[in-house]
Amino acid sequence: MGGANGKSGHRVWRNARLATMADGAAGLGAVEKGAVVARDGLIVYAGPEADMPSTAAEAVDCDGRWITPGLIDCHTHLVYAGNRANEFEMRLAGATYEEVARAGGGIVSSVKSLRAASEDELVAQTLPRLDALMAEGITTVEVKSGYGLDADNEKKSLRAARRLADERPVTVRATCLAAHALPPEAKGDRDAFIDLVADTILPQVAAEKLADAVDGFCEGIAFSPEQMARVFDKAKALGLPVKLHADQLSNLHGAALAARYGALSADHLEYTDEEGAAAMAKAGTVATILPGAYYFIRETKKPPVDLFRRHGVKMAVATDSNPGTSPLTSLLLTMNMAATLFGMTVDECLAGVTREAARALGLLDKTGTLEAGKSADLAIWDIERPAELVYRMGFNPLHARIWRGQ
Ligand code: DI6
Ligand code: FE
Repeated sequence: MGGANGKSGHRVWRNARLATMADGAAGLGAVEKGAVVARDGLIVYAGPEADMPSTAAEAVDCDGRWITPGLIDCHTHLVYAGNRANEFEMRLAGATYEEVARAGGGIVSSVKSLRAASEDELVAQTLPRLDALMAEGITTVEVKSGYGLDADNEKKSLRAARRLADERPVTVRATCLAAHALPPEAKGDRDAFIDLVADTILPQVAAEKLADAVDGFCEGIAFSPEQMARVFDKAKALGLPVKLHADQLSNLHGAALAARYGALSADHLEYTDEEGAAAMAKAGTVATILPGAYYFIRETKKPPVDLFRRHGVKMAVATDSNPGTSPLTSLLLTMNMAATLFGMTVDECLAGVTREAARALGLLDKTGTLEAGKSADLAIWDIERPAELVYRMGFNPLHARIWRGQ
């Protein structure tokens, strides 16, 4: 698209159809003959072209293309080294994800690879995955640690995550997931490792401002609700919001635990029950739906999307991009999976990768919808109707990606 960098930092996109995704608007908050005006990287107007304020800037003619908010992938483990294609082959031969993990594979094998990699190598290995996401219009991505599992390697992962934002025009939110798995040196002592997370890793991460949130894996193969509560107590004391991998492989009532701590989101949720859904609704905790992991580990229990609807729980949709259970770097394909596998509607899928994903990151005041005052993060699409973004598999109709007005 042409320059149209106006005087006084204005940019204008006109002759577009907008899916504003504004909270409270019906459906996609669509505007047929729409325009977006940005100034100094912020949206100053998004609405009917007829009512747009006049500026000195030359407008970009969008030829009737659709503009959505820039997409947001609100749950990824993008920073890792190597891959686990070997375990994929084991599982194809019949092993389950939990069997692979108990046999010393799984998360711990990614820990070995990450510890052996330098920060520079981690950044270099992660950039192609980030580029794949950005090629589909992602303007904000959350990136978790969780393959370091000691203070130095968790911090190395989080620094690598932060550095992605220096390398590419994208917003990165870093999340400390030190309570992800038990490292080999813990010799099976889960409580002692949780002490290390709460007393050493989180305080250092907070002191160096390396994370925007704290996450954990509450599961039989990982940590108990009591252990996660210790981590959350410390996160709260350090002023960091929390999120949780909850009820992915069994129902340990992780969703209710997350809600009790006012978590931004609880994620996965295949085994969440009605009590969990009700608690999330009450706390305003977003349900992050991760169909890539469900698909890849051939889970059969679906997240209770209908319960979330009935209780008014907001739903985000994310890739969970990681080497073990979701080697997925397409948020468009993820939307297709959420619709096809879980029966989410087109409107729910699109809200899930924009407005609700922003909410799940605590960023709804800054991005996720086309509304005045928010960052001018836009995706412009060569499509006739928004359903095409959910319907296709393996096709990318992105025409342009705008981050902070550029
Ligand atoms: N749940 C998942 O699906 C990923 N982490 C988690 O807590 C798996 C990460 C991995 O297998 O590497
Ligand atoms: Fe995850």
